[in-house]
Amino acid sequence: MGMLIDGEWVDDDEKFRNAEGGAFVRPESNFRNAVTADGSSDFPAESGRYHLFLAPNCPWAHRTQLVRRIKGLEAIITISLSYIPRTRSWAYTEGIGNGLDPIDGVFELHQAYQAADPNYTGRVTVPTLWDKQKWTVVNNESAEIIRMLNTEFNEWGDATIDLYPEALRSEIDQYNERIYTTLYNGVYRCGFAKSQDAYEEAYRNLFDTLEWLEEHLGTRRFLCGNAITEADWRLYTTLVRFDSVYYGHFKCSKFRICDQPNLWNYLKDLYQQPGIAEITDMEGIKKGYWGNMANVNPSGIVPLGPEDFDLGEAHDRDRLGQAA
Ligand SMILES: N[C@@H](CCC(=O)N[C@@H](CS)C(=O)NCC(=O)O)C(=O)O
Repeated sequence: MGMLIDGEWVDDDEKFRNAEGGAFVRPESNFRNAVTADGSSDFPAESGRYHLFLAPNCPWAHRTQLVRRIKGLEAIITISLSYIPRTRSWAYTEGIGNGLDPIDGVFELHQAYQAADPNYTGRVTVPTLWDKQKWTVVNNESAEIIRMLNTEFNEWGDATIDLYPEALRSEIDQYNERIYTTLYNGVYRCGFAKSQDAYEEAYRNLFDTLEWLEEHLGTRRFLCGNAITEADWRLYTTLVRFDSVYYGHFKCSKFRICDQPNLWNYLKDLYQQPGIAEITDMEGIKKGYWGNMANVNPSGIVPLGPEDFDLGEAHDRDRLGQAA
């Protein structure tokens, strides 16, 4: 995949990524600053000041794109979506000016990281939240970025929507923890495992969690009841990729989401919420994984299926109550 070491791009980063026993280890995100509405950090919330670097296939980037839309922040925070294949880091046809411009037609995200910190050592990941005023990376951890979008830009966005309400926080945190380890990251632990044992352990934990969710969603419209929270949007980005990508590409093949009645109807319900279908790019998702990950799919061939997968078909979730 490649990463920056002391500010220089290095293609062969294998030794930095895999632990003993062949298990995939996701390194911590490196930039952890906060945008604040009250100006208590170095990054005050402002309209037009911040930019998100994203890629259509990435579930972590997708979270931030969803919250930006749900909170009505599309005119406030600009974005770039990576539509061209990576040769090194995430690649874009356009930069953001001021020296962060395409070189030979391609702008690569590590150019921005080098501008932020010429000695940076670490991965270059989407989503990356960029400050156009201080000309630096604010944060590259999606779980933190979605919280900022949820609360810190209410002066411009829809303040009536709160995806992390006080009363549900401990419940949301519990879902996030279990589902992150075994499912969001679990699919990658299956797909990037370098030993049979590491793969099998990840696979079992992953499907235990999906089976638990299938049961849980039999009595609740959303994870916490009738309110849609950040826990649902985090789950959405993994579920929507599952049948087209993780099932085959990452060998998560015990069952498909569209064969599980509760998970499948829940997924369609979220997909059909206002504005979500337009920012769920199934072609971009398939291409980004199958077509652009030579370590997992050397031929780069993108499958045509699944064909019996229609996120727009009717769901049955109203029987569990009205979405709050
Ligand atoms: N914990 C990070 C993970 C982000 C992440 O791993 N993004 C992937 C794309 S799906 C990436 O950019 N990978 C590039 C790399 O690891 O070098 C977050 O949630 O923001």
